[in-house]
Amino acid sequence: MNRVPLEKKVLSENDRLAGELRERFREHGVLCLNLISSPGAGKTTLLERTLEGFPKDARVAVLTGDIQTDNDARRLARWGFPARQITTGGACHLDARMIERGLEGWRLEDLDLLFIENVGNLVCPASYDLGEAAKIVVLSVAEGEDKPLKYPSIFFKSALLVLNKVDLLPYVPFDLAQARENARRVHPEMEIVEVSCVSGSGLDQWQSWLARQREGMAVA
Ligand SMILES: Nc1nc2c(ncn2[C@@H]2O[C@H](COP(=O)(O)OP(=O)(O)OP(=O)(O)O)[C@@H](O)[C@H]2O)c(=O)[nH]1
Ligand SMILES: [Mg+2]
Repeated sequence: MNRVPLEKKVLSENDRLAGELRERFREHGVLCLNLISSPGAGKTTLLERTLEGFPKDARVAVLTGDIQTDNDARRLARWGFPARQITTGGACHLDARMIERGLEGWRLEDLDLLFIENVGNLVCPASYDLGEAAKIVVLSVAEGEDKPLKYPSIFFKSALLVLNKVDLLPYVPFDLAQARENARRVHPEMEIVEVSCVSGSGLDQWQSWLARQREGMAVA
């Protein structure tokens, strides 16, 4: 079998499993969000700041993917919510089967919110549905405002762009207006929040976006 049919088969099997996961999340009222970015844009830090702001009894859990190490799960576990590492051992993205296995032993009826932190990569994760309600792409201002044009698939498929590290704007030549325009050129309806996980600026907008998604789930 040549490469293209094999890839199609893998993706259609993934879509089938992702559909089952989406149905399980829907049945149990779990909002599942899939965070994607290049390595180091700040996914784990954004999740740390988010978990830090939640009440202790929040029904939230995190699955976090990396090629090697359980560093991120250890960082995220400090807030006392369930956090589990998925180590892909080489694969540059998470897939639906990994999520299914990652959830083993967790009761979805005990959760309202599940964050998935994908492997740091702007390309491969765009092709793999994980059953999430929405993909979120994180882009840091150190990466260049052209990224939505160079990696359009992930910007097209994500409901929200989190522009992170805005505290670095005085030190890096990043054109914020151009970045927004590039993102909207690829995805005109995309929502955009500008945050700094270091100074905390803009995190209220991120929290409001999250709250709106949760309200949207409740009325669906
Ligand atoms: N200045 C600044 N640094 C930040 C901000 N957010 C994250 N960082 C730093 O950026 C680096 C990478 O952050 P991570 O949260 O580990 O990034 P990540 O996207 O989870 O990385 P991978 O999991 O390896 O893909 C760390 O040194 C963070 O402290 C921010 O808003 N401003
Ligand atoms: Mg991380």
